[in-house]
Amino acid sequence: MQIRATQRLGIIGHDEDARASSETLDSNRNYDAIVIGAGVAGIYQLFRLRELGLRVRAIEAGSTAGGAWYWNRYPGARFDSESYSYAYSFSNEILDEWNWSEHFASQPEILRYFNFVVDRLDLRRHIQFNSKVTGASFDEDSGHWTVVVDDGTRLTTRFLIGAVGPLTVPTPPRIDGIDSFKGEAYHTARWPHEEVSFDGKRVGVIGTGATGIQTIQEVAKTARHLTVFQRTANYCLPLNNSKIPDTEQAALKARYPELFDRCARSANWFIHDPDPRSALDVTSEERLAFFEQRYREPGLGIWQGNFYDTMTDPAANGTITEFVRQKIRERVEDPVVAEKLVPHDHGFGNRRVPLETNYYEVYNRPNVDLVDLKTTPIKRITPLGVETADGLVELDMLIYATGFDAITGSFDQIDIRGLGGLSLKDRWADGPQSFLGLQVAGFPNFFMPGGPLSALGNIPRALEYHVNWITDVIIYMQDAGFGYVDVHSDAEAAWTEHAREVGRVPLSSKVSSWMTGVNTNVAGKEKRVTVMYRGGAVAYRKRCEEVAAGGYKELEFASPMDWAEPAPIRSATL
Ligand code: NA7
Repeated sequence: MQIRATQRLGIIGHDEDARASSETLDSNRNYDAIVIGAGVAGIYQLFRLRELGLRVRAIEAGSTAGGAWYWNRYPGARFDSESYSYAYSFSNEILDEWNWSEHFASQPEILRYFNFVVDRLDLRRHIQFNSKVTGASFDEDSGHWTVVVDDGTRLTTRFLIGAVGPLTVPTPPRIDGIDSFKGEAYHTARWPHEEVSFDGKRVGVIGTGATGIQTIQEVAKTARHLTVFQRTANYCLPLNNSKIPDTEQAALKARYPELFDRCARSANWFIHDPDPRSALDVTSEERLAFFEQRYREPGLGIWQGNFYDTMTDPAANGTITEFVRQKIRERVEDPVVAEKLVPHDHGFGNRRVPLETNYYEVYNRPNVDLVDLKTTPIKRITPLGVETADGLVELDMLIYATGFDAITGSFDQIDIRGLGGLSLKDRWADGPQSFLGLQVAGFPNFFMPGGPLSALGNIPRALEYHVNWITDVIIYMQDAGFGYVDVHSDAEAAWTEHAREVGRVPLSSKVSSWMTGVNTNVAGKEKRVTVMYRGGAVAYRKRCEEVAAGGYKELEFASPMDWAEPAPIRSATL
């Protein structure tokens, strides 16, 4: 992707005009661009737009930057992607200056990283913290968005960027009596900033997705007693994390270009890429040796870097499924408990694979019980604990690791209205529609890095690409003097149809999870729909680049824009 020669991507030497035009947060209510969210995408998008000389502001609900890594501060929270493959790639200065201490960094370090980037890029003064955008409406007369913040402030902006994150809105379970519980209760995505002690306490954890698995392995260490309430067993694999010694930092940094290049060429932006062989074309000895090797390696290689057909062909998938089932049985001493932990309702990798450190060994501890909700469902939550079909489990603390209203949920929270007052939530009532996951027809000058039907995977790699693409469109408009961009509805329909078609190929499309748009705790999200692009990052980028090289024919540009004059404050109609 081309970066405009006059725009500095380096940190040192900001564009002086950009500095001069930036306003203090409390005096300026008219912006060229408002970015909703100062997480992974929002930080970078803010930087790119500020460097274009635009008057920018980010509105962030947290009290500091970091997005998902600000909110998800539960014990055990850490990367499943290699730290250096998750970090921003756009600045050599940041790459040089930041040292990751572990191959898979923990949440406190990750949060420090994102705030280091914000300060290093001098972005903090453009971010309004502790503030939520509640609504945004496009005014067809002025060609501007009016953005409403939860303190009642109204701002206007030419461009609106919904950098709201795919996993932002936590969903507590819909269980009777949930509010009656008298002990401590936390959702993992709203974990307190103060230390939470499990010492001497009877703790219950509901949920065994990637978050629950990380939480459980930590809580088990100090809780008097831990009860895990598992509805669906997952295939969990060793993270195989380790420290990065100081002596290896330089060598690692020298490999950054190669590692980022590897991510760019891989199917899902990871450093792992599928093996070109079929699982069925090798001998059973070769297959087993390959699986063993992947099992011992760090990270998601056994999922993302397996035989190419393990995620699409049921027979190939069956081979790795049986391998992982056997591993679970080997690690759990009690065969009855082991069998509860072995998934039987889906194949390996058809849901998000959690990575763990001694997770299965937790169930060998005397202070840990597993409740299989498939055979022993929860009836209700009472003031004293969780009542299941087998009776009351008394608890001092209840932890909900019950996930998110994923992908579209963070957009649904905001009353976003485009042409003719059309609501984005209504527009997506039967499943999201978009162009490249980045724009929606009828919502001019609105962009969504990481939006529905974009290619995700190793999310920051994807987001960096999305932000670059969006920024290029804005540069194109700046150069041509356009102030309005919408996407042609036929281009949106074609992309949506294509995404739905390729979305039917992976075996995961037949399984309910947040990756197929299902959340049993959110009304209206019971049905599987295509929510992300599953045709692979390489194909995705090819299409994005074709659109740019073709002069953005799929987009409709209009309205000359005076880039120098601020937009007038308009009385909002929300
Ligand atoms: P997930 O992967 O959506 O997991 C949520 C877990 O909570 C999962 O085990 C659910 O069971 C369980 N759950 C949800 N609602 C209930 C109710 N009502 N009763 C019992 N159990 C329930 O969320 P995570 O936070 O773990 O991970 C999300 C992503 O964040 C992850 O993939 C990473 O990319 C980062 P279910 O499987 O639905 O039967």
